[in-house]
Amino acid sequence: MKLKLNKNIAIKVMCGIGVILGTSGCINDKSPKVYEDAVDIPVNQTMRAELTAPPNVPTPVGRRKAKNLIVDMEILELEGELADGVRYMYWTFDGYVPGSFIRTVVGDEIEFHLKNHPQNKLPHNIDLHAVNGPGGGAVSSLTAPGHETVFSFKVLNPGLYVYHCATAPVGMHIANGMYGLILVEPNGGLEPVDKEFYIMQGDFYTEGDFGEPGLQPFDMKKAIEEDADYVVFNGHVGAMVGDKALEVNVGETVRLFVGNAGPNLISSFHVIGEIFDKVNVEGGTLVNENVQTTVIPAGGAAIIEFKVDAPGEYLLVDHSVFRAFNKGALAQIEAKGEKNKKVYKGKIEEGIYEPEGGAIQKMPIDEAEVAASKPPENLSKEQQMEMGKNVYGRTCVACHQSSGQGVPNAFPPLANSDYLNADVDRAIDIVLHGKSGEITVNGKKYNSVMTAQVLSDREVANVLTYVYNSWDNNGTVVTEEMVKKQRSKR
Ligand code: HEC
Ligand SMILES: [Cu+2]
Repeated sequence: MKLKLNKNIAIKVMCGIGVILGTSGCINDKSPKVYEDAVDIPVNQTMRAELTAPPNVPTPVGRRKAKNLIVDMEILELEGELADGVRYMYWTFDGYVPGSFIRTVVGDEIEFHLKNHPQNKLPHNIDLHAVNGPGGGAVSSLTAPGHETVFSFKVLNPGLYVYHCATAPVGMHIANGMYGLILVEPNGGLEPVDKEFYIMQGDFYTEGDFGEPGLQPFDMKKAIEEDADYVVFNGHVGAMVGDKALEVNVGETVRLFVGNAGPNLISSFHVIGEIFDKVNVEGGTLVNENVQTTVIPAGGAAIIEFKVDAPGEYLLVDHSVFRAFNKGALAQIEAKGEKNKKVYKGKIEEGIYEPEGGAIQKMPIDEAEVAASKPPENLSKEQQMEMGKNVYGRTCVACHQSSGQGVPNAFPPLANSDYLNADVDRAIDIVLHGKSGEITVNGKKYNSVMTAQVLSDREVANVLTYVYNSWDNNGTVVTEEMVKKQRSKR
């Protein structure tokens, strides 16, 4: 195996200097032992990893030795708020976007437990960029709803790495929120700082434009065209703004672990009113100093350090600046403390760093529009189809595809499906209770599993009405009554 120059050798040299200078660096038996290759670092104890929700990070590793580290993660598909009044069906690691922060040290052997909650609809997996191995772990971690997969790897390269779901369609799983960061600290740990935060940028694609209220389905076409409606930090507009701003004190050293999930856009990460004293470029070992804006590629990261010299409000932005002021890529650091006239003489006014007005531009919610989106008692076929299309977009599309064409040998077509058109009660039953075993659709055999869909009677009626009235199917209208009848049969 190739010698990894940048990690252990560096420590060796430092130790060498320590010995020459007569400091205890290498003689002290608490000092980490030096290994030619991180693969040889032994692990002897087992420890459960501390996992944190953004913007928090776990306790630094300090000088702890490499361990067998157990990471427990649960995949949850859950509805949340993308912006004020805008709902979105997120797919998550541990229930937040980005998922839990994982903190390790070079040599750790990670025993990764990936659980897919039984109420989830889809299989998922995980690709960690910190893994040396096929698919970054994705190959070994595909997990169906209601299952748990355990796989193991050793972290060899220090740095800050992105992890994400890599289940097809990969872009969709990332766009829906399945990403996070894993930090591999060098032997002996990172330099201590006063405050550390976890921030991750991501772009979102919704059927409605920015701010359009209601539950917004994922829009595959916009995603392919890289036409983002939202670009946000930590999963939603305003995640770190106002009373959720990151709090620091003047004089403190701050370290930001910043990742960019994409799926499409490159971040020009900038803090208005600060200069980065140090940046671990691309999350690796190369350190740049005195940086105004650092580029973070999709699927990449950066470790950013600075000392806050003056009190006030600092805005974190993607300096592709329409994203910041019109799509959500904006967060706040609130620095408290004494004014430092040596650093900044001008009077500090709120708003001076907010050239475009309010921190977050809220779209007014139109009352009439909201009322119109509430389902009336008797729906017309067109209304049913419109609502059914919405259900289809967040539930069925991943498997049966956007035009109901299915995926050869895996997911049968719903478009012009003889199987579907032959028996409506059977179709209702399949959506309510799932389906397994061999079936023949349009002359082709399928032998796979569709899990039961957790939907209300109304949603089932609407989605099937949509399916039956799309793509050359026979135009059946499915009512709530029909679904109720079918549900009560079991
Ligand atoms: C996780 C993937 C998945 C999801 C999500 C899913 N299905 Fe299926 N569906 C399948 C599979 C696989 C089969 C075939 C099962 C078999 O082989 O027995 C199937 C079969 C069907 C069939 C019968 C076969 C045909 O092509 O006519 C219908 C109808 C159907 N699904 C409708 C839906 C609807 C409506 C939704 C959304 C509410 C949905 N499915 C969500 C995977 C899925
Ligand atoms: Cu996934």
